[in-house]
Amino acid sequence: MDLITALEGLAPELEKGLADARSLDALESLRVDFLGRKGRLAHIMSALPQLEPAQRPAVGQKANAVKESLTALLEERRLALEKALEAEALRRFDASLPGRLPWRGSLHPITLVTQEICDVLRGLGFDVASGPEVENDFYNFESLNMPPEHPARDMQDTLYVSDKVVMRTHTSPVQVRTMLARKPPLAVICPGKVYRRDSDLTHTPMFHQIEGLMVGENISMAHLRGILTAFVREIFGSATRVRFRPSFFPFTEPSAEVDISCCMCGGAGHLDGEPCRVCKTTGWVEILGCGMVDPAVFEAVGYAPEVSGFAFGLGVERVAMLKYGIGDLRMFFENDVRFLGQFA
Ligand code: 2NL
Repeated sequence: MDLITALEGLAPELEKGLADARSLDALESLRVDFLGRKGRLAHIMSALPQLEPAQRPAVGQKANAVKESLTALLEERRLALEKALEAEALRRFDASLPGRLPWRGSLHPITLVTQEICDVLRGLGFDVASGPEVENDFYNFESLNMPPEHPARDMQDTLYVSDKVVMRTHTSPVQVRTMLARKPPLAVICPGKVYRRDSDLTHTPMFHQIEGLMVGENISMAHLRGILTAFVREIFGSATRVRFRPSFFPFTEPSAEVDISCCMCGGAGHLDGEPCRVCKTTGWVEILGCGMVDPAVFEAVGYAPEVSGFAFGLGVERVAMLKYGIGDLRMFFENDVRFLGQFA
C-alpha cells in the first residue's frame, strides 16, 4: 500500500477509536497510539527514506496535513469530554448538604481570666503595667527587702540566667520599676509570666501572676481590705465572704493571706452530702497574699518615709481553677482543643 493511502486511513481509524473513548486517559492513549514517537503516523513515515527523492515532498506535505487533522480531532473530543465530565460532576453535587465549618479559635482561659481581673482592677482605679521577664537581682530581690543571703533566693526556687540575672520569680519587679519611674500617689497592677524552679502535680516552672500596688498618703490596711473585698466579689460573685489571716512576706509588714468562701460548695464544706474537693470541707479557699508595703521597699526606690501603701499578689492559674472548677493544673499547658474550646 502506498504511503499516501496509509496516511489517509489514519483519520477514519482515529474517529472510530474516539467514538469509544469515555475518559481523558483513553484519549491520551489514542494520542500516543496515533501521534506518539512510536505511533502509527511515525511508523508510516519511517518508510519515507525508501521512496524516490522526487516523491518525498508530496508525502511529507500529506503527513503534515494528517497530523494537523488528527490533532484537531483529538482536541475536539477532549473539549466535549471535559464538558460532559463537568456536567456529570455538577449533577452529582448536592448544594443542600451541610457545609464544613472552619474551626473557630478562642482565647486561652488564662488570657480570659487575666483580662477579667485587669478589667475589674482598672475599674477600681489601677493602671496596668508590664516589664521584662528576665530581671536583674536588684529588681527581683534586693529592692524587695531580700538581701543576698535571703532564703527566697535559694537555687531551689529561682531560675538563674547568670550570677546577677534571674527569670523573675514574681511580677513585683515591674512595680519596683514603676515606683522608680513615677512619684506617689499611684495605683498599678502588673500581670505576666513568672518562673520558679518547681515542677510537680501542682507546680509548673512558668505560671501567671497579677500583683497590685497602691501608694499614697495615709493608705491603710482598711483601703487594702475594701479594695480586695470589692475585687473578689466582682470576680467570684457578690455573695462571696472574705477573711484575712496573718501571714508573712519579706516585702510587706504586716502581711495577710486572703481566703474566700468556697465557690464550689458555697462555704458549706459539703456538696450533696459529699465532702467538697475544692475546700477539703473547710468552706474556705486561699486566693491571694497581701500586706502593707515594708518601709525598706520604699527606701530602696527612694520614696519618702512618710508614704504608705499596700500590695497584693495572686496566681492566675489558681483563680481560673477555682472559677471554672478545673481540678488539674496541667490542663492549662497541654493545649488540648477539647479543653480550650470550652472557654470560647
Ligand atoms: C502571693 C503573694 C504578694 C506582694 C505580693 C509586693 C510588691 C511590691 C511591694 C510589696 Cl513592689 N509587695 N507584692 C505583696 C504581698 C504578697 O504576693 O501569694 N502571690 C502569689
